[in-house]
Amino acid sequence: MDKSLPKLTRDLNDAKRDLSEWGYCLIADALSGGQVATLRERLVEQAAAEGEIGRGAFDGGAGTPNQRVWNLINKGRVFRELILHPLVGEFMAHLLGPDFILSSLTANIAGPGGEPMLLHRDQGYVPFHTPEALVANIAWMLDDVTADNGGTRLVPRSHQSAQPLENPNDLGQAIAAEGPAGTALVFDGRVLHGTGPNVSRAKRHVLLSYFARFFIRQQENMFLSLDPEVEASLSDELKIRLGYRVRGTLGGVQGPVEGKIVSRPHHTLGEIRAGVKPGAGVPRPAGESSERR
Ligand SMILES: O=C(O)CCC(=O)C(=O)O
Repeated sequence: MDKSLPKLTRDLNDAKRDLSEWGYCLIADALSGGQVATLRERLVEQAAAEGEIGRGAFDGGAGTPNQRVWNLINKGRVFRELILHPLVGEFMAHLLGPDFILSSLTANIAGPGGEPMLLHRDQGYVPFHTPEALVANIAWMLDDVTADNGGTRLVPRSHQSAQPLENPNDLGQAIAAEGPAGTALVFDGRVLHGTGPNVSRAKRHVLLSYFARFFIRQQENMFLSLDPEVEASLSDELKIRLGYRVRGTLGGVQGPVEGKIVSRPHHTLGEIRAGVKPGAGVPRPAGESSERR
């Protein structure tokens, strides 16, 4: 294995150099011990409860030992705060431009016996190579992560082309991202990666904050899936990160107004006719459907 592969660093310039050369970097002490404990506790509680009520999302091979917890934005203030972490601004703006938005915030808990995920690119839905990343991810380690307990596998330098793998099950060219709890693994959306096999006896808890350039469709449909109470509590800063701000010609409500933070309109403007009061009903010839063609 190449000795110059990225190592854990606190130097953000080194980390950016690693990202550009290898497609990923490892940032030490991105989260304090207190942050790790709070995030982990809330995640463990949520994951257990989702399993208990039959709403858990499990995979990872026979016995489905891995659990994905979706849409963490709804599931605790600690998760929402993570989206405003200084490293998010620093690294996502670096890779995706200043108007990046959250695509999804999830957790992947790799359980003992978990099989490796197929190696894939997060922007694999883009059918050509892009000279820069369109999406990127930060995996926040809430446990000490090793090659044995499911450390994310990455193929160094695979962000430099869109070359598909002959066999996405083959981990031969992949390295395991390892680091103590609190480490952030930042990776370019063009890099091949996947959850590693967990041959240990313990669960590996990792949060995945997945971001995109503002013109890319989000993995989680925020506007339909956010709890209205959570939505009402969001700061403008967070709303911007979640995609509520109009950018250019995109994301408007009844038309785009550059830079506006949008909200659900009190009255949607629908089908109306001059001289007929809204809500009074629109007279139609008998037999004609209420929808205009
Ligand atoms: O669980 C991991 O280590 C990585 C998960 C992953 O590759 C993904 O969600 O696309």
